[in-house]
Amino acid sequence: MVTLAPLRQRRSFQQLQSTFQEIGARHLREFFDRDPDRGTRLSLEAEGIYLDYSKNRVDDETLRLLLELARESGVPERRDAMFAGERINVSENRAVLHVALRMPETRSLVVEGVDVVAEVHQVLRRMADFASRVRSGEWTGFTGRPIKNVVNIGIGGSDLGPVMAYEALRYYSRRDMTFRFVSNVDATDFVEAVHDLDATETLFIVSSKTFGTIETLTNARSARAWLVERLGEEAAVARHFVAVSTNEALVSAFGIDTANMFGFWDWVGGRYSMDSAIGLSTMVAIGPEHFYELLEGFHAMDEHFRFAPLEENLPVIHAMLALWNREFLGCETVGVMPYDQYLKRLPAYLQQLTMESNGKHVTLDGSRVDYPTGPIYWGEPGTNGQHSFYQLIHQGTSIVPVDLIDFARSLNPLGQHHDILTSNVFAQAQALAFGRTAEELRDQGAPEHEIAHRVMEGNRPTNVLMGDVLTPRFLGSLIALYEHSVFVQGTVWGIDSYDQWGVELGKVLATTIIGDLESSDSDLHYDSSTNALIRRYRDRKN
Ligand code: G6Q
Repeated sequence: MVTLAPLRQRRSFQQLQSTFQEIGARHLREFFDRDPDRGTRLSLEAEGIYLDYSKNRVDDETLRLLLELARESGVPERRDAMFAGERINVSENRAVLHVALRMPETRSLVVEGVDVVAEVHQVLRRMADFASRVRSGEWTGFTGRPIKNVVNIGIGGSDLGPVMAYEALRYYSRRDMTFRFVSNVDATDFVEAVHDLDATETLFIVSSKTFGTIETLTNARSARAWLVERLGEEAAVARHFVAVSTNEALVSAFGIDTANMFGFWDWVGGRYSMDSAIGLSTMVAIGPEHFYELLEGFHAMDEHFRFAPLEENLPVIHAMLALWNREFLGCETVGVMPYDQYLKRLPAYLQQLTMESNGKHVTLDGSRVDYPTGPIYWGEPGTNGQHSFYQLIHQGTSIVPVDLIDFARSLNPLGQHHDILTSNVFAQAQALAFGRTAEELRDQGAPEHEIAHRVMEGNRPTNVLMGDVLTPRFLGSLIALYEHSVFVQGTVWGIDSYDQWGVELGKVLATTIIGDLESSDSDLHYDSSTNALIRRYRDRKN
């Protein structure tokens, strides 16, 4: 691996620093006044995604230096290493090959002697066969009734992708079937998910890469008890439970026949797994054909990322602007606002993708960074957010760059709805960039005592990402865009975007306390606060 100079010592970073004094003080109004074609010039289109990035606080020289920084940081080399199956996840010593999950069958990618593409397609074929049998009613439950309800049990990467994709592609889904997603170990999640379901028609997909996650196993055990209680026999489990995992031994120990297990590999990170067998619920919902279209969309963006010059490379441009906002404008959070109701779970999905990947404080060699890394991501579907927290984005003291996602056509055209929706996207981007001055307010006759309160400073960066219409293919390309943008940012920061030691910590911390909650007489040796909380819980739990 090439050793990189620390970020702040890279030449292009220092050049960016020296231009920042002038650029950082310039208002977006001025950027647009100086360059009347900026709105079309600073835009890009790839794989059905049009990105208008003109409302970012950069000029041509900034962009040139940002791309230089990507080069100097080894982005092209590291990208190629990822595609070649090198172990770029250094802290876990693993390859990172989610891109192989969507390579067409005609391709081959041999990693350490194994053609991973062939393996991927073997699993895809089994998934397609199973999904088709469930959808056609050929696969029946224990009493011979067809499956009407599918409940995915998983958490984190084994939940957020499936639930986001199901909601996003609901338009393409089987409307005579019910899909539910159980993740939280709070029993309410499971109880509410199944309270109106008929066990004879319900299939549980237990999704867990490790098959050792306490939340998922607890929910899966409760699901099994719920089913057996209703169907009267343990033997019913075989017709109502399938597993998605990398761990055959634990799947089998749980009591699921490995003939009903769909596998994947340790080179697929949880948050990069929605297009692996973890997408089984998605495939049952939308059907194999649409699932293959989703994969095509992912793959098309992979190819664009791999081969397009950096100047025209959507994920690279998206990433380097995000980096500029974080490192130079000091933005601590990023808003993701999809103006499409079907994408309502996209912000939650992207929160994991971005923050679990780039929320790190050491570089690949373990040294502490002396610069900020991954920002906080959050969001809500538009226009709902506009009636609440957009206040802070417009007039607060923090600058929040926002990705606004919009479509030219609605899947549910109805009266004026879509024009109203889209007019809000454009108007928000405009208001955030250009604001509203005191003079403009006076010209409009605003009373003097209101002026200070109503002024909007503007100069807030936004990206507008526009598609024609939300399809499985578009969704694949959009997610791949964010995956690669995260990767590019992580590469420049020099961090391992593919480990998650902070999340692993949560998995072990709670297990040591469980025993002390269950027995009322053990001595407590935690800090005084934890001891007091445990005592209070013990006193009141019954
Ligand atoms: C993803 C994370 C994490 C993981 C869950 C579930 O990148 O590592 O969200 O997906 O903890 O893990 P299992 O799939 O192993 O149950």
